[in-house]
Amino acid sequence: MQDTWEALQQAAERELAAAGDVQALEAWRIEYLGRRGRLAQAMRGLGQLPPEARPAAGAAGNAVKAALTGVYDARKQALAAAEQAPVEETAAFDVTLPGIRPRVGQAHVINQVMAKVMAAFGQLGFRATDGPEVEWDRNNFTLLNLPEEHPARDMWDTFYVGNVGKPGEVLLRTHTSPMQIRVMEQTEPPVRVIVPGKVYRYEATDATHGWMLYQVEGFAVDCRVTMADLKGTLTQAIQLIFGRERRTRFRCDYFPFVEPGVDMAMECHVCDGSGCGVCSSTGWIEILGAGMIHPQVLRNVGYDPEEYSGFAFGMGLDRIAMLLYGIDDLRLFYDNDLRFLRQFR
Ligand code: FA5
Repeated sequence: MQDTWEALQQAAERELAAAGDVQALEAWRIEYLGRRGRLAQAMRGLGQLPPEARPAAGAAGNAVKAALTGVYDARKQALAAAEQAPVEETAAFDVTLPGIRPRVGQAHVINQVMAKVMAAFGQLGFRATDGPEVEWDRNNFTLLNLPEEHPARDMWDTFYVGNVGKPGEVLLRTHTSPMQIRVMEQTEPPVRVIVPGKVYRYEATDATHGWMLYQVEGFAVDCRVTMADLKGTLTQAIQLIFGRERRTRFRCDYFPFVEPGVDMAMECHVCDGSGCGVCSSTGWIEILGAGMIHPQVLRNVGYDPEEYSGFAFGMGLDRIAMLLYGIDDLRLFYDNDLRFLRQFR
């Protein structure tokens, strides 16, 4: 039996060396190592041996099988490498072919505008901070002079997320103004702070209104801060952001947490002030609400309104981005269409 195994192994190795490609190699595998191959047949022949001779013959057969499997694997690898080698060796590097452009990310357009706004207020001496989007009712409303049942709460209806209908309700903030409370409760005047962030409203969406929007809150409190400081600061900041040409306008407005209150609008960039669908035919787009911080709000945070006064404003960043880039619908900012977003590199 030993001779049979040796003859089989020699024949197999000779034929394997002659197998010059993958197909020939596969034919060899079936011929020798396949389930009906020559090795398997020889193994089945062991049954005809006397019982005492079978173990040694079986072990010899297994050794041949292991040896042939090893040389088969080695040959397979060598053939695969040989098939690839000519490509690698002969392929010349063509420097005129276009390269593969790496995918480079970029800041979202709203973040870019935020950076611009922050830089402008940074130049004017404002320190930046941020705060939570999930807020207590007390900070979003009550301490801002909007006690429960105040009708102006309707303007800022929102999504309630905790203690609904009970004291200490938790909600998605409707504006960045609660940061006035948080900062002033923790800081002695003078304060000059700017706070960017997301806010949420229960609101029907259109070209200039989203249910989620970005605002930048700003406020300054010190001795003898006046309305002139408010107008001067905001006018200067808007000129830093937009340049000197764009026309702006202040009008009286009502916010329970300021007295007096104003809003600031910019000439509509779509119709240049003549009136269109984007500006609701007014020629102006409101960009922020502002005013002198109400004495009651100062008292609520422990400041003496006889000693200190301050101004505050809340700017809509989405509207600023629309005006900066001539966009006629702010919903485009959040559709996540890369063809739109890539324009703002
Ligand atoms: C407020 O949110 C006040 N907290 C602003 C304020 C702060 C007033 C400090 C006084 C002192 P208002 O709801 O008007 O106000 O929003 C402020 C700005 O956010 C608007 O001028 C507008 O630019 C933007 N804005 C308001 N609602 C939306 C909306 N649904 N979608 C996009 N932008 C909006």
